[in-house]
Amino acid sequence: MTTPVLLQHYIDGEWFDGGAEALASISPAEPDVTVARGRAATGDDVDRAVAAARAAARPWARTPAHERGAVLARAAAVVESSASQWGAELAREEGKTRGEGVAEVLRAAQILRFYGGEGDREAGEMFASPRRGEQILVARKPVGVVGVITPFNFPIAIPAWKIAPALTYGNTVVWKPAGTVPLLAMRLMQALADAGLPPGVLNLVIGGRAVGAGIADHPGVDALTFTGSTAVGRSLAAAGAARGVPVQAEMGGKNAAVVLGDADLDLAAEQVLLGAFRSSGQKCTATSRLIVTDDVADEFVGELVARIGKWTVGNPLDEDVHMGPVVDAAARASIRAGVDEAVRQGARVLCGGRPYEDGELAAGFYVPPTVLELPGTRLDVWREELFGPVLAVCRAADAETAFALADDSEYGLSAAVFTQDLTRALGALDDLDVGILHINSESAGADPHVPFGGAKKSGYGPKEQGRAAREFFTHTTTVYLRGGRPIA
Ligand code: UN1
Repeated sequence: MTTPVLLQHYIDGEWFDGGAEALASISPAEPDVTVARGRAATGDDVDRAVAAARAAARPWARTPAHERGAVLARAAAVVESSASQWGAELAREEGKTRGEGVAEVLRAAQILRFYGGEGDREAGEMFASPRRGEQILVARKPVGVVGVITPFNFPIAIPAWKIAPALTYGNTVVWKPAGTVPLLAMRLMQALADAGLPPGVLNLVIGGRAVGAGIADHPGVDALTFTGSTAVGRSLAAAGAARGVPVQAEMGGKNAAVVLGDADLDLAAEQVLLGAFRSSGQKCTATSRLIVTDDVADEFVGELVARIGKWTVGNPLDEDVHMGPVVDAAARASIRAGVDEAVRQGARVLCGGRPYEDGELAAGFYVPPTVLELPGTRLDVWREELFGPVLAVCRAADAETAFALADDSEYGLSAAVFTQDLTRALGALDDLDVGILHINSESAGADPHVPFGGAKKSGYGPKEQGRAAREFFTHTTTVYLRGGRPIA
């Protein structure tokens, strides 16, 4: 058995041990395997991290964007070349399959590379002036010290897509990753340090809610970016508002796939399967509701369940495994409770549903891929995010009803619509209040050069990624620029 990695924090260019509560990441597939172990950061550590980020803020902001980008590009190369090792570590620590782990590490490299080139692409805008002899510049400037709080489910990609734009636009960062995935956080931190990030520009403090709250409430933090639950996102938004600092929060989803009668059903079944169950459904963009029109409902649901039957659930490090465990015992318990409650409220189990009772799957935090057919939309499982491999199915008489059901959610992150009819596909754009709409592809997935984020309860503040990120990570100074000569 491998010895656990020592969990450490990184402030002002130095790794050091924490002094607060004991913290360990364990492998959700084999809970007796400890991946990393140490102590959480203390309140003093948070203070020191913010002070280091403050001290580094001016010099980093004045570093040419080209040089800032070059650090990210060098880090991208390191991350890319480590993909196979870190992908396996990610699978061990978080529970997604090794293939998904490697893909995620490569995605982090792609994000770092993208933002490495983005910083010096444009520094602002220039406008004509209504006055002679004058031009108006709108310069982009960093916001200052950004608090970054990231979840367990993408331990390296989500940190990359917050930290990379923060740094490229000249901000310094205090970062708290989820306590369940410290190893991957330490890997990314080291890659950026090795790439030449000056001390204090990026600081890593690992811990639980106390560390998150310490960052959110700290008077030295100028902006907060968060991905995680709606409840925590909203409390951070309130904390930010109380101090008058901007907050970007990416939160929950209850994303629907709509399968219409004219869809390519094979394609739709493949995509719904991936959308609902890849990463054990632990993505804010995962498909957790399926709406299928009556004309194809029996055929489609039958095909989907048959495909699930061919999936292998098991140790994420093994070859040919499609789905690993969920992240921890608490996640497994809350997903099980949600399924049991749905059954009590009248849902019919089409597959999965029951906990694994023996062997390796009962020992690890596994939840079987579960499909529930609902008698109507009043059930909690239709409305509340379970963040696990559970798909709730409702039937609809026609496309119009199907879209209305899809839009019947307080969340609005993503949706997937399966149809061959362009008019219906475009109709979905009008009918669905979502931040991301997939036509004939699964509800998950995001590219770094286009906006990412949700409507309604799913998002708060400016969106992430692409040029949208610039809105959050910079502010503007409008410069009325005249020469020294008197204007005739
Ligand atoms: C994806 O769909 O590939 O927390 C990314 C999440 C999202 C990221 C989804 N912020 O799951």
